Amino acid sequence: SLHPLPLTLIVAATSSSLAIGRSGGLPWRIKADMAFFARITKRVPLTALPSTPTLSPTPIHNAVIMGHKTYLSIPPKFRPLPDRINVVLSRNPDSISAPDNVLRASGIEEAVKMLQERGDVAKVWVIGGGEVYKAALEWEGAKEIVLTRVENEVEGCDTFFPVRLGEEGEWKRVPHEEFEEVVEEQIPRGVQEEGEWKFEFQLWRK
Ligand code: FOL
Repeated sequence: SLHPLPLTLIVAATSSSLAIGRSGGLPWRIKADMAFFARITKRVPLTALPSTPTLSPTPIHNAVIMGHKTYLSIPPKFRPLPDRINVVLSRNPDSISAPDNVLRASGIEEAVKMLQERGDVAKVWVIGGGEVYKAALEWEGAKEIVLTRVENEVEGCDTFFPVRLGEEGEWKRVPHEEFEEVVEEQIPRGVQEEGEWKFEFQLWRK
């Protein structure tokens, strides 16, 4: 199509240190957040669906772009992530061991170009980890961040989200109503609790 594909980042990070990972995995297991992640990254916006019914409709899917380490961190039974076009980044894409339906690219730009050329891609999600978030943020085209802000302190984390979201800076928090319009679903408002975990779903925009 003529429009460039915008990128949306999705991340769960602690509020104090922006920790996102520990020892090659997530620092927590928050079921409600993982369910939110799966739902949101799968949902194809109504505006991406064909306005005219066709005899042989092209299946439209969202895409998820991730680094090689993030791909390997997904439990084998869940990867490639179902119902989404999976793109795995590596400086040496040939070294990625994954099924044939996984797309490989050497960077964000190449990944977006590949997806652009397919013509069956609705929304493009950048799902991490630290290095891929950094590359996506440096590249023009990352305009939104869907953040699960985890309020707990977590020890021993070794991977961090590369941008501070707060009062000052180029990223502004989007009101809850507009967040729900953007993702086309109802989102619980305010701090949620699941066992020891306290977290809030937020949308930020540049
Ligand atoms: N964003 C948010 N909000 N939370 C996350 O946990 C998260 N994780 C990643 C990227 N963005 C995130 C990267 N890590 C799976 C596992 C790890 C992962 C991303 C996804 C995964 O297995 N997802 C399955 C659902 C599994 C389940 O229901 O337990 C999927 O189908 O999406």
